[in-house]
Amino acid sequence: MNKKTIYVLGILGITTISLLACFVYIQSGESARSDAKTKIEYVIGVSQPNLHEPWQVLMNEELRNEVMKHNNIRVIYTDAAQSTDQQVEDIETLQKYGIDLLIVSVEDSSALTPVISKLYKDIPVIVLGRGVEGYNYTLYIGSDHYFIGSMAAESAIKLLGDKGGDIIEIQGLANALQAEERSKGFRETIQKERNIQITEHLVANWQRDKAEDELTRLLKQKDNPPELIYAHNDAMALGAYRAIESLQYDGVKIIGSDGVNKPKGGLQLVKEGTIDTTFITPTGGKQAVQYALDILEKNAEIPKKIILRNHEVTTNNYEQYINEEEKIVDSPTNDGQVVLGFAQVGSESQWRAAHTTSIVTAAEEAGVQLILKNANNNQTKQIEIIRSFIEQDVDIIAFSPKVEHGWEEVLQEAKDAGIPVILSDREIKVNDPSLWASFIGSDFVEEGRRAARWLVNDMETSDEEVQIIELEGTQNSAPAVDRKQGFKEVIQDFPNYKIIESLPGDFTLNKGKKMMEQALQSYGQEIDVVYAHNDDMAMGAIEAIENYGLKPGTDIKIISIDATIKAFKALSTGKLNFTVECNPLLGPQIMQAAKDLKEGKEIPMKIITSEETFTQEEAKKEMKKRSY
Ligand code: GYE
Repeated sequence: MNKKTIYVLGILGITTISLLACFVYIQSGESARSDAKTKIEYVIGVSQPNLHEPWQVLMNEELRNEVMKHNNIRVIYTDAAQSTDQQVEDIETLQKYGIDLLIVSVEDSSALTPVISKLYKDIPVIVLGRGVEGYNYTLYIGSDHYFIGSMAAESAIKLLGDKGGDIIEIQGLANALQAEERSKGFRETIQKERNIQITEHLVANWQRDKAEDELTRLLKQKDNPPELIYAHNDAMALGAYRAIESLQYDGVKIIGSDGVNKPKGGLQLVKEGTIDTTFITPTGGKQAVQYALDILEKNAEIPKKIILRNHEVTTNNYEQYINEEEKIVDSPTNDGQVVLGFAQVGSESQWRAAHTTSIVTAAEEAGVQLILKNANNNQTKQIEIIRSFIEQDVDIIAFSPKVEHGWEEVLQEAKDAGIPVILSDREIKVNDPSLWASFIGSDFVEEGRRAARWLVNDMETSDEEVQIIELEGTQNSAPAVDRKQGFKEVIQDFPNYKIIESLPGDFTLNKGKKMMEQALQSYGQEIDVVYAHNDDMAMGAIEAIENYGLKPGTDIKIISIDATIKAFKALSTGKLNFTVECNPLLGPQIMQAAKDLKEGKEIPMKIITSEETFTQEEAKKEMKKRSY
C-alpha cells in the first residue's frame, strides 16, 4: 500500500469520527473497493445543502453513479441538512482533510459566496446546480435560472390565455441566487402582459409542507383563489395543489420546476394532472465528476460555465417528451463523418482570423467535413449561406451571427429540415430558444464589467471628471450591446466617469482610427480614456492619437477587449493600458458539440469560456505563451 493511500486512510480514520456530525458518505470507484492495488489519486469533497429535496437527492445519485466508473478517486459527501452554518462548516472541514477539489451545491448564495471565493484560491471548485455571486470558482454547471423563470412566465401566459388573471408566486429560499433569478425572469416576462398580475409572493424554502401551510393561510384570508400559482420547484407546487384541494377550489393552474422522474416527482405530477407544467432541470451530477477529473488531470480546456438546457413538460406534451427522451437514450446514432456548414460573419479583426483558423484546424483534427463560407460582414449574405447549407442537407450548421436580430425565419427552416444549429461566439435574440441547440462563447457583459473595474481601480481619482470615448463594435451585435452594458453597469456607480461620446468602429482597425480622429477633432486633450470594444479599434485609436501628437497609454488611457498578440505588444510598449481576454479558440468545442449532436446526444445550452485580463506587467510575462 503506497504512502498516499496510507495517508488518505489515516485522515479518513480521524475524520470518520468527526464527520458523523454532518451526515457524510465516503465513496470510491468500483474497482477501488475490490482491488487494494488500485491507486487513489484524488480526493473530492461534495458539499450538499440538504438531502431532503428530491432534486438534491437525484443530484447525489447521479454523482455517485458517475464516481463508480472512476477508480482513481475517492469522494467524501457532506449534507448540511438545510443549515447554512453547517454547510460553511462542512466546506471548511473538507478543506482541512486535504481534498483536491470541491463540488458544491449552494443554497444560501450570499453566505456561501465568500467561503467559496476563499477556497477557490487554494483548490478548484465546481459550483453545481445553484450559482454563487461573481466568478470566483473554477466552473459552474447548472441551469440559467433567469431563463427558467422567463419560460415559466411564457407557460403561464399560455395557460391563462386572453382572459389573463391573478398569479401567486411561491419562491424557494429568500436570499438564494437561483430563487431571485427565477423570480426576476418570471416577473420581467409577465410584466409585458397587461391582463396578468402577480398579486402575492410567498417564500416556502423549497419545501412542500411549508408551501401548503403558507398558501392555505393566505387563501383563507382571501375571497377568491388566484387563476394560477407559480412555484419555484415541484415540491412546493405539490404543496400548493394540496392547499387548493383542501379548500376545494377548482381550475387553478399550477406551474412547478425540476421535473424529477420519480414518484411524487414533477414529471409524475404532470402525467397525473396534479400540476400543469414543470421544467426539466438537469442536476449536472454526471458532468461534474467528468469535469472534476478533466480539471485534476489538466487534460482539457475547462470552460467557466456549462448551462444545461431546460425542457418544458406540460400535460399536453408529456407523451411526446417521454418518447423523445427514450429515443435519445435507446439509439444514439453514429453513422459516419459529420458534415458541418459554418457561416463565418467576416474577417473584421485579428480575433476573427484566429477564430476561423481554430475552426479549420479543429475540423481537420476531429475528422469533421467542414464547409466554411464567409459573409463579409453582411447579414443577408450570412442568411443565404445558411440557406445553402440547408439545401445541401449538411448534418450541423454553425455560425457567428453578425447581429442579434433577424434569424427566426432561416433558423425555423433549419429546424424544419431537422438540422441542429450551433451559435458560435455571438448570441441572438429569438422568442423560441429551441431554434438553436447550443451557444459556445464568452460572457460579454462580464468582459465590459472587467474593463470598467480596472479603470475605476486604476484611475482612483477623487472626484475629478474622467472623460471617456467609447469605440463601439458592430451595431446591434451581441458583443457590442453586452460590452457596452457591462461597462456602464460598473461606471454608473462613479458619477465623475463620463462617456462623452460612443462612436461606431465596427470592430475594425480602420473604422476605429477614423472614429478616434473624429473624437480628437471634437474633444482633443479633454479625452482621458478610450474604451474600445476590441483590440483592432484600439490599435486604430493608438495610431490616431500618435498622429495627433499625444502619447497613447499616457496622455490618454486605452482599454480594449480580445487580448490578441497585437494588444500584448501594445501593452508591453505602454501604448495600451489594459485588455480583457475573449477566447477565439472555440474550434475544438464546436467540433465536439457537432459530433454529439450528430449522435443525437443532448448538449449544454451554453458553454461559456473561461477568460483572464492583462495589465502591462502581466502581458510582458505572458507574451511568449500567446498563440493568437
Ligand atoms: O471580440 C471581435 C470580433 O464576436 C467575440 O467579434 C467576437 C468579436 C470579437 O470582431 O474582435
